[in-house]
Amino acid sequence: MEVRTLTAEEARDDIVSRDPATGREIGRVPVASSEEVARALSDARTAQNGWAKLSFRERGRVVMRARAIVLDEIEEIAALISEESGKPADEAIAMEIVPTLDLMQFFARKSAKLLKPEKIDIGQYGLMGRSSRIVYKPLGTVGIISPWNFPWAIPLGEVVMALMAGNAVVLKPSELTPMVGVKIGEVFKRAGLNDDLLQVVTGDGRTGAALVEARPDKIMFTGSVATGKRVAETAARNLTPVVLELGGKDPMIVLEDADVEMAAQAAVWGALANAGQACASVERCYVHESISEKFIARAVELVKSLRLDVGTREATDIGAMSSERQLNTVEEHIDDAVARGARILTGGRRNETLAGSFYEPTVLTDVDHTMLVMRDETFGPVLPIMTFKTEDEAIGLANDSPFGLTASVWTKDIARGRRIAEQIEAGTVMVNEVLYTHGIAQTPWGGVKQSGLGRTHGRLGLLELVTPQHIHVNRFSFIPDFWWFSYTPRASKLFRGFAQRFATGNPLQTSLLLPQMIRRFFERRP
Ligand code: TXE
Repeated sequence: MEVRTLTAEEARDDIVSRDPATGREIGRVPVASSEEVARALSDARTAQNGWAKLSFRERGRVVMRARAIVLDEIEEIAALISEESGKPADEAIAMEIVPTLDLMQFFARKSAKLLKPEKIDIGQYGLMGRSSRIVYKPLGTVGIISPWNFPWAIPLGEVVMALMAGNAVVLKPSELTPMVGVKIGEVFKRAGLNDDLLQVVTGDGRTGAALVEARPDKIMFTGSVATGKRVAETAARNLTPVVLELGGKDPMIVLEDADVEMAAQAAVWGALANAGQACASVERCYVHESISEKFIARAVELVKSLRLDVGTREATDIGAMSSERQLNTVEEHIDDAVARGARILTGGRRNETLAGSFYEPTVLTDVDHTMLVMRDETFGPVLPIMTFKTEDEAIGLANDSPFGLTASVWTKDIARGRRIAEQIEAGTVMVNEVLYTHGIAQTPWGGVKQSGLGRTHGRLGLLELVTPQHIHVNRFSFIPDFWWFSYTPRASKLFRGFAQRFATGNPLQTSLLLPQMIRRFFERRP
């Protein structure tokens, strides 16, 4: 088996984190070697034993102290997120910090209830004095590998949930936003969490790979499909379970009875917030032909009014893209679309007046599914709009994608919206909303198809971070089980009776076996 290790020699050079809007250096972090990652994990494992013994209330207290620090330093944290990722500081507050403050109080207060031991209905076995419960136990150590697009909200949410479930965490933040990752570690340390329980190992993909190789008890990965598959392959060799939150190409369907003004505003925000670098961004917009003219005109008007600028400046709507590489992908998609006949109504080029990685917010029409911009993840400030004639056609177009993260349907008829939602292949479908449900920590987050495996957030997300243990009790232990040895002729007959009657699940049927059961009970055993 191939075992890749990242030696200290190979990990020699620090990562320099830069502001994509200005190129200014924000900080430097080391690249953790395989050995350092393995040590972090082993320390985490040792510390976890004590942490798991604490009550939910005690763990929650630490999380609430961390929450108070975040609230206290909200402006400083927002500025750091903005400088390291390019997004407007206001957007960092609205889309990253507010949701995590809510997530922190929710899981600090509710994890005990969400993970309460559960009694299972075991049918007629219950009549035989048996009972079953599920208790939820921590996994041990959780490795979190996170991306740059929501450098605060994605890892922090997972850290809080993993800790509340009683685990220790090793976090590997993206190499594009390591300082935000380091800040998360610092906040918990100041909140009184033992250093070993949350360790932030900085580095690039090699450090991420080293974390997977080090065999944590679970990997929570968010990033590209290609890397996610690589992570899953490596994890499979050790049977390490993974949750994969991968890309999206999320469709928005605007039906003829939608509120055009609201739908246009939502499409513009859903496609362009965070400069379009969200896995749940509106990446494909399908509008009914009867309202398309009005919708497109309004969307273009709104996009033209947006202010593109450095994220820390006041009133900036759209900041720099996180990296030059991401901007190149957008350019490639736009060039391909235009070459195949798409029309640019606004934007469609990089901004030359601002020095950093800025791309003009863009609206495209005359697009179709042969174009990269309708097939692959663009992950940029682009709203491509296509028209449709019938509801079935819109559903077909929405489902014509290898991805299935979120989707939205716009209509004044809620029942119709729900009916269509259920026909769309996606982990989340919103009716008259876009993009934002990652911010509702109470709801599950995750996709189908190439968008990933498993769920984060909500009870389903918390259940990913524990192992269910089934505890079965027999209170009638003075009676030998009918199915134990020996297999006498009487037993043989009773087993056949069980097949015919007990296995129907009907107690009346089972009661017909009582005489046989009594005889079996008094049968002499060797
Ligand atoms: O992601 P990567 P990148 C999509 C988006 C974007 C593309 C590429 O389309 O254009 O992915 O982004 C770590 N083993 N999304 O290259 O490489 C890496 O260090 C273990 C969608 O930045 O997947 C980082 O911490 N880890 C997405 C994390 O994986 C490895 C968010 C993500 O990096 C590794 C981000 C390896 N072999 C990008 N190689 C979303 N779903 O929101 C890298 N990493």
